[in-house]
Parts: sequence; C-alpha cells; structure tokens
Amino acid sequence: MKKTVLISGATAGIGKATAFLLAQNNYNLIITGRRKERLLEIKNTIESDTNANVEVLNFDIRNNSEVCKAIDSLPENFKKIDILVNNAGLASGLDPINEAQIDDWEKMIDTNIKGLLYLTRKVAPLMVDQKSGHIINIGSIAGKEVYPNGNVYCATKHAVDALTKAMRIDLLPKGIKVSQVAPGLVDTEFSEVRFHGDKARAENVYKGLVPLHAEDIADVVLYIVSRPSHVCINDIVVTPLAQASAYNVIKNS
Ligand code: NDP
Ligand code: 8X3
Repeated sequence: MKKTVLISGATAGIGKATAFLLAQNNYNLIITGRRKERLLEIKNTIESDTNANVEVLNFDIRNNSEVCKAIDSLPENFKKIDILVNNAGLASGLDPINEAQIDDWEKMIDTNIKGLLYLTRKVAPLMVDQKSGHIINIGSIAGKEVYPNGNVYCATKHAVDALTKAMRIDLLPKGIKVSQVAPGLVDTEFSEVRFHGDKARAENVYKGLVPLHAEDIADVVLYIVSRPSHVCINDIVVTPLAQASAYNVIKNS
C-alpha cells in the first residue's frame, strides 16, 4: 500500500521539489502552504504526470487553530499520515542584533519554531495511534553554527536541531522515527524572502558558486524515507562543494 506524506511548505523550493520526487516514487501526498493557487497547480501537475493522489491543505502554519482545522478536515483516505516533512520555514532579514526588526524576529520564531511545533503536536498523536510514523525536520547548517547577522534565524534552526533530538527521544517508545536534514546554501525563494523581495540581493548570494538545488535536498529526503524499517537516519548535513561551513564559502570572482 502507498504511504502518505504530508509536506509543509510545498508551494516552493525544497518542499515543492520533495513533493514531485516522492510522487514519482510511489507516495501519496498532502501538500500545504499559504499560496492556494500554487498548491492547486502542483496537485494538477503531479496527478496528471504520476499515479500519486494529492490532497491540498491551505493554511498559515503560524496559526494553531488553522493547523488543527486543516488536519481535522482531511478526508478518510488521507487520515493515515505515514511521514511528516516539517519543511515550511523562512529567514526574514539579515541584520545585527542591535538593528534588526522585531517583526522579522516574530515571523521566524512563529514559523520555524512555533509552526513546526503546532503541526507536529497535531500529527504526532495520529502516528502514535497508528503505532508507526516518520517525522523529518528540515533544519539548516544555521542550526549547527551561527554566522554574522544570522542571530535569530540561526536560533530558530538551533531550536529545530534540539527539537529533532527531543522528538526522537519522546517518540522512541512509540516506534516513530525522527530525522533531520540540515542543508547549506540551496537556491530557492529563500533569499528573496529573507531580503524582503530584493531579487538582485538574493541572486548575489548564489553568484560565483554552484549552490545546492531544491532537488538535491528532495533526494536526501527520499533516501531517508526509503531506508528499511529498522533504520533511522538521525541527521544529514549537506552543503554544496563550494561551502565548508555556514560562512566558509568559496566564490569564483
Ligand atoms: P522557499 O522560500 O522556496 O519555500 C518556503 C516554503 O515555506 C514555501 O512553500 C512557503 O509557502 C512555506 N511557508 C513559509 N511561511 C509559511 C507559513 N507561515 N505558513 C505556511 N507555509 C509557509 O524556501 P526553501 O525551500 O529554501 O525553504 C524550505 C526550508 O528549508 C525552510 O525551513 C528553510 O529554513 C530551510 N532551509 C533552506 C535553505 C536554503 O538555503 N534555501 C538552507 C537550509 C534550510 P507559502 O509562502 O506559500 O506559505
Ligand atoms: C539557510 C542556509 O546559510 O543562509 O538555512 O542560513 S543559510
């Protein structure tokens, strides 16, 4: 029987690439995000190109009652969630601690930490009832190290790193796997969002190097979910060849 994967933040970047790759590899999908048009477009494309069934849930992960309502609304054939990919997240701003905007901090904390917790709190009990499940958190190299002006984004991803370990311990007696993927530079909409829509500044982040593509991270997620049932991949850090740490990046020019 096909497994069902819920991917948060599937309208772009890593979440979207993961949706396409898992659909091609025999998984059914629940895709989520705020941009409904994009979700519907992705559902249509996947359902016409693959054998996957796709359910769309349109909600803002920062709102716990929206999260709960969305999961409660799932039709019977999508109620068994085998895998949860906690991917929705963002950076907002890149400013020193003494100058950054409080609103940027709220967005990152509410999305990357609280949103991930809301969705996990709603889905994990379903997995416990089923006596099986797998949660994969998309952390970051920013959850392993801090870099100049990364302050609150790095703190949120350090929280994801800690929560991944904590979830794995709490869910150990329930037979539920918990994994993390911690990517370095991936060329998605991430930098455009971080720089509040400044495309030129965003492009500059990836100029002069070959960054990771969203598909590279999707590939890692596929590897993690396709291990035998007794194997739990705990954590994978993945960077482009041009990156050795959060701030050691080699550029050509
Ligand atoms: P994108 O900006 O391309 O995608 C982010 C996704 O998150 C979108 O689908 C967006 O959907 C969703 N999202 C953001 N805020 C919310 C919200 N409030 N409610 C629901 N969904 C939300 O970035 P990436 O694909 O790069 O990022 C995915 C994850 O990977 C993030 O957690 C990020 O921190 C992490 N990451 C990214 C790296 C990179 O270099 N790109 C490196 C390391 C980690 P919508 O706007 O439609 O709601
Ligand atoms: C995204 C990668 O290095 O911009 O998490 O923080 S980085």
